[in-house]
Amino acid sequence: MHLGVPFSFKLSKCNEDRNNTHVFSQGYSVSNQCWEVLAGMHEINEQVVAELQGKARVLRQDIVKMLGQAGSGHTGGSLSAADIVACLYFWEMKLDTRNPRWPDRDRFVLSKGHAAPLLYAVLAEKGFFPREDLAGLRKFGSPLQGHPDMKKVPGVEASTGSLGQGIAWAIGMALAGRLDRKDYRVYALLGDGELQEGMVWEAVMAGAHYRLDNLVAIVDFNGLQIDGRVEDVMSPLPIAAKFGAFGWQAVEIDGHDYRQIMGALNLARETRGRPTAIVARTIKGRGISFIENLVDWHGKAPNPEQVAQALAELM
Ligand SMILES: Cc1ncc(C[n+]2csc(CCOP(=O)(O)OP(=O)(O)O)c2C)c(N)n1
Ligand SMILES: [Mg+2]
Repeated sequence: MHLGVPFSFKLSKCNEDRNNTHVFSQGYSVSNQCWEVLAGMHEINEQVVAELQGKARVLRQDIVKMLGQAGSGHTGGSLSAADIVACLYFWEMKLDTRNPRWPDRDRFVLSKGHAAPLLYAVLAEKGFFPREDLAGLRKFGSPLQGHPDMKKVPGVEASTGSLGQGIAWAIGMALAGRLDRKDYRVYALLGDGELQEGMVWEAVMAGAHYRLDNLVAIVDFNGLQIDGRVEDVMSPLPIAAKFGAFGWQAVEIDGHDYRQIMGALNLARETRGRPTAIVARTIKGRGISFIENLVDWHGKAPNPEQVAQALAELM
């Protein structure tokens, strides 16, 4: 629900406070105070935040259980984006679980397709398929493959896993929405290592060229990829400045701070004429002490003892 105060007023009010600035976007900076104002634009209060945090906890628990049962899969990058995905699915996006292909639905593309456990967890929690099905992750005959298959799993918008393709797909969806005169919005979640794919930047260029203000790219900026720190392997930094140079509105946030996530989604929704990139600083493996920020946990599943310990931490 919007509060009815003109958006331009809010931004200019925010910009008066240039101290304590921690976020940069093209042309202006956003202060801590500004997040409070942006957050106020679309009903955010402590109760909503607490509910979303509860949802993210359930997602993390399901991710750990699923991966433990499967014995393989991507743990770190599923956990790092749980708060973002909880905000998208339980606060931001309009969906109809009884009609997954509803033409007016918002679209979410998991461009970092290896984080499939996170997508499956949220789709089950949302009610697209029974929670019991989560136990089938990566098992023979189960629709829940190691990377998402849109033909097999209700609610999956794009079959992803080959890094770089998802954002290009999302550009096409956003363009199609405009051609069809629909008001749906498209959200793509990318990894920071994924930004090393050349295809990403062709897509980003197209997003600005076609002024796709119905498109949001969220980068899970956890600093790690499959085999090391992104900065060591091939640095995509500074990420927000790169999106800005391509013509996007770009903001950098703390990807575990709900008011910042929701504030950035509000900002994107109110912006006309260009797509928005939300560069979300996160901790890979977030929520589980012995998994956090360790590259080893990119593609490793917890053993039964580790599952028990992780679930105890997530209580
Ligand atoms: C085109 C392509 N090349 C390589 C891979 C193998 N791969 C899977 S995950 C990954 C690292 C991705 O790192 P990042 O995007 O930072 O993901 P996150 O940290 O969020 O898990 C790589 C190289 C792939 N899936 N697709
Ligand atoms: Mg990463």
